[in-house]
Amino acid sequence: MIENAKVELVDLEPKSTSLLKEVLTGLSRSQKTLPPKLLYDKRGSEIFEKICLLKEYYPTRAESEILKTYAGDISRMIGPDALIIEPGSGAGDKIRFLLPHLIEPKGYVPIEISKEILLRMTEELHTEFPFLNVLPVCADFSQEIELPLTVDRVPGKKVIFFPGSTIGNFNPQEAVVFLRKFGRMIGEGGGMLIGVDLKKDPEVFKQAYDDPHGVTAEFNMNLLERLNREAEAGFDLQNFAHEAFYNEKLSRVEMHLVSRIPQLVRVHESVFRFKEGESIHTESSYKYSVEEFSELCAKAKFKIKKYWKDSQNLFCVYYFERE
Ligand code: AVJ
Repeated sequence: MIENAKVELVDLEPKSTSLLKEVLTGLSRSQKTLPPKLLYDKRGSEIFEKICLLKEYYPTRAESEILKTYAGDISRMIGPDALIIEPGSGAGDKIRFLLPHLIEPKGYVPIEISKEILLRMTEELHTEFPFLNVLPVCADFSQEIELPLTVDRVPGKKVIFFPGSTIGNFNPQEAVVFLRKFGRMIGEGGGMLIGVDLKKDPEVFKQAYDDPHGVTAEFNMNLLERLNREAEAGFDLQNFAHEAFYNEKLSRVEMHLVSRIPQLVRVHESVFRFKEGESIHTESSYKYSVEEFSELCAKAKFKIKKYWKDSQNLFCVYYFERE
């Protein structure tokens, strides 16, 4: 299946920035941090998929509801002859809601770091949508943001599809920088369809990010197991606890790994000291009102055209165009 020669994949060989270097830098800060992307190794991605099925984790269901309900309207806003580009496409679950409704799309460009996942979903799309032009690109979209020429030269309006509130992982300043890169990628007149989580009662966040089944805890703790394997670290998982809470002042959910005791932990040739209760900040998930997110995008020269919410007003999908 994976060896199928029909699929012409553009491989941009994601450069492997040293995991160890990133870990040592993060753990040396006064507030110890680890980059959230490290949560998504093979095991982490599997656990994240389990999170998406939890009834407490509303974003996936709410966004799917929006895409399903408004696929026709969204497709009309995007218009005909669009080239849809999805950074971090994964298994491509969400684009499937739109594909049957898009008006004569020029093509679909999934950008995904895992070649295995990318090839599998490309094959599936060929079967499900035989007339769709799929142009897979294997790249780390967080680093490599330039489109390969074979994709860039496809005529038609370029439209970024960025669901899942992934933009919430960046702080607002970083998000603007990142959105500007999207802007350069699609050019003037290009579009962006983006899913972003809304502000709401913090108790709902608590349930979603500290679920009673312990799946999110497993997701967070998996990071330590990964470091033990890949960074010669000696974390004793018994001595750390998952914590998630809404930081009202910064409008973000924070995930931490909290040291249960005073301890020293070795990572490769370094040793890090933890006080009891001291944490490693592993992820932030920023939340925006419609007004706040529209303003943020305006700083990246995106003009809001329309937005759609789910029936419970939990989540929002926006369509922007570049001025
Ligand atoms: C994939 C970053 C959008 O922030 O909701 C879910 C990750 N972390 N539960 C989110 C996540 C804990 C998720 N994002």
